[in-house]
Amino acid sequence: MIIDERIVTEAIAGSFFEKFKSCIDLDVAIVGGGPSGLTAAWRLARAGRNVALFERKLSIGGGMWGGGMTWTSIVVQNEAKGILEEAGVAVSEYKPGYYTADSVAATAALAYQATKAGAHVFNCTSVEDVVLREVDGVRRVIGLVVNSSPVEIARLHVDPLVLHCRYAIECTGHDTEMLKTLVRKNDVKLNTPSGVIEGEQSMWADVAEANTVRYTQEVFPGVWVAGMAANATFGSYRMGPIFGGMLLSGVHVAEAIDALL
Ligand code: 48F
Repeated sequence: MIIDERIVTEAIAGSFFEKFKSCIDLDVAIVGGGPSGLTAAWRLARAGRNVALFERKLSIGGGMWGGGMTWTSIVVQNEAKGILEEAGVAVSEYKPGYYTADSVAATAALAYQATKAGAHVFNCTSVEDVVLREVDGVRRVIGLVVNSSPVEIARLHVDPLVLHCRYAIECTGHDTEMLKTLVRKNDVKLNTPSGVIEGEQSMWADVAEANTVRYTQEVFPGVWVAGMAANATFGSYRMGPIFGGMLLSGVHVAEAIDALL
């Protein structure tokens, strides 16, 4: 076979832009490709929803690749073990109720399951703003403003593109970046005790793990928070390299939004 470079170029441009065009009107847009975002993408796509995930970095996976302190092992508790197993990851019991898994295998498996189920993943794509509208007298996020990460990193003056979605999920982790932008640029009140982002507290794994699921909520019309962003939004604690709460939060947000759609 003689390889024609023009066909390679045309194939990439054609298939990418078909993928991008199919995401202009999404059921769900996920911001951040860590474990909570990937799990949510997997479950929503599996439920037949048109879902896209936007990740600033070239690699999806967020804080999961590195395990604890770059030691590539993660821990999950009893309640979340089944999610990893369903994704095809080998887990082994370390002590009753505590399971370990290879962090690279776990991250790769979640990414594989999400894309295999039909989630559209856009890595190297930063969410720089939201689209806010009044719908039936209520202000609501109805879309995302996205740009190429190299444009953002190089601080080039290039305008972004806009996608609409019925729900957006804030999965940007500790930084709650998308929610910070929503609050900073608009006079809005969140569904938190203070009406703003409460901010994350120091380490308390036990409480934080339960709160990750408990605070996986719609925090503003059209915007759900999941994963570490849920903890930071509602003023809960960090938990370190135990990842069950992230996976359970991803499943929970997917089920809740799927029920609303
Ligand atoms: O931080 P991250 O892994 O979020 P998570 O799913 O999981 C948290 C755990 O990794 C860990 C933990 C568990 O015990 O505490 O921290 O809640 O992934 C967040 C992803 O969001 C991306 C960022 O690069 C990271 O991969 N991100 C952040 N801001 C943006 C973004 C943005 N504006 N646009 C696109 N991606």
